[in-house]
Amino acid sequence: MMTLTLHRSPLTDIARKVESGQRLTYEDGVRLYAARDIHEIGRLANMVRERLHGNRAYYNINRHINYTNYCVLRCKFCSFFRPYGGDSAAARGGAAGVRQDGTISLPIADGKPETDAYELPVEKIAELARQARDTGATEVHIVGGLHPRLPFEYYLDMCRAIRSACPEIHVKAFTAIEIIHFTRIARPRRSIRDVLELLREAGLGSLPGGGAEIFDDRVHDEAYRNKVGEAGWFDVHRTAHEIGMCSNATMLYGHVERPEERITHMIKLREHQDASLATRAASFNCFIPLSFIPEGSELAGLPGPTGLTDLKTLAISRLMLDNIPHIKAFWIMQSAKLAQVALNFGCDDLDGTVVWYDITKREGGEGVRHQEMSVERMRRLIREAGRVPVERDTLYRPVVRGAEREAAVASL
Ligand code: V47
Repeated sequence: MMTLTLHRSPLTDIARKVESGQRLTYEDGVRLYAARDIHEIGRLANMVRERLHGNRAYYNINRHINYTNYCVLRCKFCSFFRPYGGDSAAARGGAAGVRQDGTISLPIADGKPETDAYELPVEKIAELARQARDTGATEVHIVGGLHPRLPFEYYLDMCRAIRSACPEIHVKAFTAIEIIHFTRIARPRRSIRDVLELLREAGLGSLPGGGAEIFDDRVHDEAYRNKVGEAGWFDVHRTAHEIGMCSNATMLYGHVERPEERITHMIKLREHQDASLATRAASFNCFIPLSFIPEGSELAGLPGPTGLTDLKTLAISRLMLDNIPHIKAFWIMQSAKLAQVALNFGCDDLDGTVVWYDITKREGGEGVRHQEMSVERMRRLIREAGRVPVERDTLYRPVVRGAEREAAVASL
């Protein structure tokens, strides 16, 4: 008699849940990470992605602006921050040299070599936003280090200056960590709600998702001990959602965390999103898994995530976060090539043209801030992946362009 060995996929029960739209559990998420069948994980994530977005893949024309790399925190994963050593030339309005790319070089008074620390005056930021608008951008994405000296007024002035220079551009700015910093430096001290409302009055449109890292005390203590923890991060996003301000969420993976901790991170975001959708005026638009880039950080000895960990993480994010509409493969972090592949592994968004990016540098190597993706290349990547490119604004409304390339949001 012939015996038949059935090679039952260890993911069969999870596949059934995904096919019938059931929510995955913590155990399911951990099993997905442990599974070797990347094709099956990708197939399932793709199914969810196509259910939500069909064949569309989104991108936007934007510009990332980092206003300072001075930071009072010294997170081990970060190669961006520079310790604050002296007087702030830009805050004093003093004579600092403005480099071609808009950053300011600060000469050190006692003859030591120039530092690559910088801070941008508000006028420079408004000028960069105006340039971005003139090249078709619909969004500026602005974040920076926690500067020890700049007053809260600087951030309000920044938003006002952009609004007056180009009122049509959406200002997506300040991670939850910066917002908490502003509550502490404002005089008089302000609540999170007050800070968000004042910034919104000044022109802030929404919050990016940065600063979340991994919601876990062990990982927090090991890699970013001085940073506001998960309670503060969630307080900011809860308050933003309560006042009707949309936001994004991120996860920094591939350093000292374990797969189980990534799944817990996703489930905490999923629970927050359930509450926002049920009881608050706004919610998360997008989840962005950020692939750790070790170079130049205190954790440079770590290998960083492999391509398979990147793909798995993006796909598992799609599967676990059933209530967050968009999953972004940020091409700066995962590389343009892998982000393209990810469009068939659960992702529906690549972020944007970016132009200058200072927080991490991969394409172009260490020290190269100019990291730009042309619209033509973006559309080609998307088309070649078998998807239909859709330009979106920050809130994922399709952008329609006239002959002169001016942007209008399509009426929904
Ligand atoms: O908060 C810092 C991370 C974040 C490294 O909301 C690093 O649409 C990898 O949040 N390797 C900033 N990552 C970027 C960010 C973001 C990016 C794109 C879109 C959106 C959005 C948000 O980058 C930081 C931190 O978590 N980061 N250092 C590093 N070495």
